[in-house]
Amino acid sequence: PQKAIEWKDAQIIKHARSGRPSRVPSQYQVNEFKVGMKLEAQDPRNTTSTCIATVVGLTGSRLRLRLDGSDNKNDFWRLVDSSEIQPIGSCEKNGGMLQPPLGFRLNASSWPMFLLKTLNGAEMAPARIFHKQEPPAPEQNSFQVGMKLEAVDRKNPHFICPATVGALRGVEVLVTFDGWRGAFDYYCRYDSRDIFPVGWCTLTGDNLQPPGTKAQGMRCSKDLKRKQSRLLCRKLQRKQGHQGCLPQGQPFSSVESSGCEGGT
Ligand code: MLY
Repeated sequence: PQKAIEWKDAQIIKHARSGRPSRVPSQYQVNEFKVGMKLEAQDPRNTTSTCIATVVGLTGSRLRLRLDGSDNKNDFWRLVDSSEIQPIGSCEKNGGMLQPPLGFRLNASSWPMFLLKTLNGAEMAPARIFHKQEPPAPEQNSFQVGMKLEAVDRKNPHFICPATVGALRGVEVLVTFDGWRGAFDYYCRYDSRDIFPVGWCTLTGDNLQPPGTKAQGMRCSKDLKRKQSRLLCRKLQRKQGHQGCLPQGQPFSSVESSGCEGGT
C-alpha cells in the first residue's frame, strides 16, 4: 500500500510539472500472486500455445513461471499485468484448448490425463488478481542516446540492471548494460516491456543488479560522455545502495527515461 501511494504521488508530480493532465495509471505494479498458484500462460517457445503454468517465484511485480509438464530449465518471467497470462478457464472460454508445453516430458497421448492431474486440487490464481490490461504504449520513440534506464538482461532474464540507451534505430532502442561490454546489449522496441524507467525496481520491490565493473572502450566523445554519465550514475547508485539513479515514479513504458543522463 505504501508503494502505491508513492507511485501515485510521483505520477501526479510528474504530470503537474509537465503541464499535462494528470492521468494516474492503474496500480499495475501490485503483485498479489503467491508461489504455487496456477494460471494459463503463453508458451514463450511456442507462442500459439496456451499452457498451464505455476508461479515458482515472485520478484517485485514479476512472476517467475514454469510450464506444467516442462522442466525447470525453461522458467520465464512475466509482469503481473502481462497480456500473456490469464486465469485458468480463459482459454476454454475463448474456444481454445490447453496445449502441452514445448518439450513436454511425457508422451503426448498422456496429456489429457496429465492436465487432469495437474489441475486436480491445485490452487488457481483468482481472476481478481490479474490486471485488466497492460499500460498504453507511448505514441512515439522519445528515447535519446545516453538516457539511463533499468532493463531486463535478456540472457539472464531474472536480472534487471542499470542500463543506458546506446543508439536509436527507428522504433528501436539499443539497450547497453552499465559496466558490461557489448555481450548483453540488445535492440528492442521503445515500448518493450523489458525496459523500465529509473526507479522501477525501487517502486516495485524488485532487485536491481549493481552495474558491472568493465569499462567500455572509448571511441568518440559521445562514448566519453556516456562513460562520464555512467560514473556519475554509479556514484549516485552507491549512495542509494544500488537502488537506481534518481528514483522518480514514471509509468512503465514511459517515453522519458529519467536519471543521470547528460551528467548533471
Ligand atoms: N555470470 C554471468 C552473468 C552476467 C550478467 C550480466 N548482466 C547483468 C548484464 C556472466 O558473467 O556471464
